[in-house]
Parts: sequence; C-alpha cells; structure tokens
Amino acid sequence: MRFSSHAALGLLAASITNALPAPQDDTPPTISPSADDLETLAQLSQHAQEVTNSSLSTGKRQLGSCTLRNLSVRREWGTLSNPERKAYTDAVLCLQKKQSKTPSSLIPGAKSRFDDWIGTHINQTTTIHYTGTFLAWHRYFTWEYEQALRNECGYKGTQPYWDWSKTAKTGHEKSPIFDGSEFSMSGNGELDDNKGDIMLGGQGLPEFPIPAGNGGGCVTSGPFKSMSVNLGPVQLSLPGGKTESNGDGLAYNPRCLKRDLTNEVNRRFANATSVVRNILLPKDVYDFQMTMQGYPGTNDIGIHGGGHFTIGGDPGRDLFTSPGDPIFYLHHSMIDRVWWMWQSLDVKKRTSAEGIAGTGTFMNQPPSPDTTLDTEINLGFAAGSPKTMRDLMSTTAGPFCYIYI
Ligand SMILES: [Cu+2]
Repeated sequence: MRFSSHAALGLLAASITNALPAPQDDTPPTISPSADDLETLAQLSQHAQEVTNSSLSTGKRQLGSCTLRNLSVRREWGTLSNPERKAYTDAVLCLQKKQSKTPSSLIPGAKSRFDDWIGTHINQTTTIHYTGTFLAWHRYFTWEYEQALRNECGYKGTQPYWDWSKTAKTGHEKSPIFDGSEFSMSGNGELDDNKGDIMLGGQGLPEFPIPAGNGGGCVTSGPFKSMSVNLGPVQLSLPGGKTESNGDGLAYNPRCLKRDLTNEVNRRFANATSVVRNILLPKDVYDFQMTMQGYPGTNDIGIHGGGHFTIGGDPGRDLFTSPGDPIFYLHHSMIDRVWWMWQSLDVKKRTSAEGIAGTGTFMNQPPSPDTTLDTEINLGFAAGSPKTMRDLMSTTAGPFCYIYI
C-alpha cells in the first residue's frame, strides 16, 4: 500500500485507532501514520520498549544473557546532560588519538583506532549496502564502536542517537546536536560559495538533484573542529554535480572535516512522517530496507540517505568513507532504532530467517548467494570476532543487550 499525500495519511489515521496491544500479545498493533507523526513515533518507541521489557521479564525469547538488570539504554542526544555529551565526544577524540590496529600494509592511511572503523567500512562498502546484511552489519559495526569507546577510552555511557524527526522540525542550527557548542557533535562547515546541486542516481539510472546546504567548508566549532579525516574519499559527491575520488581511499590523505548541513534534505527525506511510514507500511524486510535506502530510480533516498545527505560535506557525501564523520554513529543508531521498532511489531518473524532478504553484493551485482542466518559478518581490524547473522538479529538476544528510549 502506498500513500501519495499527507492528506491521505490523515484520512487513514481517522479511520483506524492507535491502539497498542498488551505487551505479551504477539498480534501486530494497529498504529497508523497520522497527522501528528511525532506522536505516532513516540508510540512506536513505547511499544518496542514494552515488547522488549516483557520478553526479558518472561525470558521466553531469551537466547543470550540479557536481562532487565544488565540491559543498557541508548538515548537521544538532546536528552543527555552536558557532561554526558562531553563524555561521549571526549571518548571519540580519545579513539582518534589511539594507535590503529590495522596493519599499514593493508590500509596505509589508517592512523588511529577511529580510522580502523572507516577502513573496514571502505573495504566492505559494496557488500554491506543494498545487501541482505545491511541492517545487521551496521548494527554490529555501531555496537563494536560503542564497545571500543567504553573499553578502550573509559566511556561509561551508551551510544547516543540522532532523531532526524527532531532536526527536521527545529533545523540544525538550533539543535543541541549541531549547534556548534562544546556540548554538540560540532556544527556546520564554513560557508563555501562554490555551490550547486548534488547529483544523485547515475550509473544507468536517471540522475536527480538534491540541494546543497549552507556550509560546505571545514567544521570550525565544537569538539571536532581540529580533527583530521585521514581516509578516502572514494566516491564523494560535490555541489555542481562533480565527484571526487582518491582511488581506493585507503591511502593517507589528511584533511579537515567538512560539513554542509542541509535542512531541506532533512525535511524532505527524514521527517517524522518518513520515519513512521518506513516503520508501518513495509510488511516484509525487503520493502523495509529498500524504503530505508531508497528504491533506485525513484528519486527517493530514504531515511538512510536522508540522514547522510543532510550532513553533507566530506566525508558525509561519500558512501564509502562516511564513518569518517563522527556523526555517522548517531545516524546509524537511529537507523538501528528504526529497525528495532519495526522488528518489535512482529518479533518472531522479523528476528528470524524471514527477517533477512537479499544477497551479499550491492543490488546483487555481481550475483551472489542469498544472505542467511549463517552468513558471517567480519569487521576486520576494527573489532571483535566474526559473528553470524543469527547473532545480530535481536538487540536483546545473542551478544547484544540494549534498548532505545
Ligand atoms: Cu554503511
């Protein structure tokens, strides 16, 4: 089912009540997109929390050692106190100062522990986007990053997330996440006059433009104003339809972090309605993850692309090198939160084999075997031992034990 306008969503909302099921019930709830999608989103989050709490208290779906006692809670950036925000960015800066674990023969440009994650993402980009592993891979990747902040840099908190539906409303300049204060994730880049649209699509698909933002240059405020981006770019989109590449992106190429915060992209692709529709309308994981990444050829980049292209800049507009901007992990926590909320509407099915669709290659090019529960995910030198998809399907079974509020 597809809805073409906000009015249609409102009509639908009027005809169906927003009743939440009892937490023990496995029946999918009837929540529908409504005129007030921020409220619907809050209800979906509440529902996912209740489903998780009830499964942990009854222990009926327990596979690992996760209990209500050791459950960790990931929070939205704006709900953290200033000291909590500072503790997080301090830990990221610490990771950027630690020695890389990747042998320089493999990724010569990886200088810091922070770079280990970027290098792994660059190396695997074509086998973790538009694949069956997309959601689980990024869940594991973000989780290991959170673990490194905790275990290697003394961070006591959890991985925060960026709720795009909030910045879609407020704009970035006034948001606690991008206001450029010492308690933010740093602000916009300096104004770069050399503007023009960003061209997406291509490679056999129709091209379509999305607007550039009101920055574009080096980030000059907040905790990351002096950080060095060491790897990439591989396939960086620039204003005016240009692209930039430094080959395989693995060479040492130190430069400033650039951002081009783009409210229009945030509002168009990652507002509360887009999030709610992405959770409520897809009935299978194929549709869910394609809606999220954008069906190629539709001029819709989904909430995943929406977040990335809202950040803009370098490496924000490079699919390969995007973890080089520390905001990546707040963006992907929100992606993971959306998956968690979607999974909570039919836990059994959506955390099992039925919750996986796709193969091991980008849009199955070149063709490769289907992803299954036994498919292995390996994060290289970034972190951890390889895990199977089976381990990664739930945030509270297997190795993970966290929830979002
Ligand atoms: Cu990615």
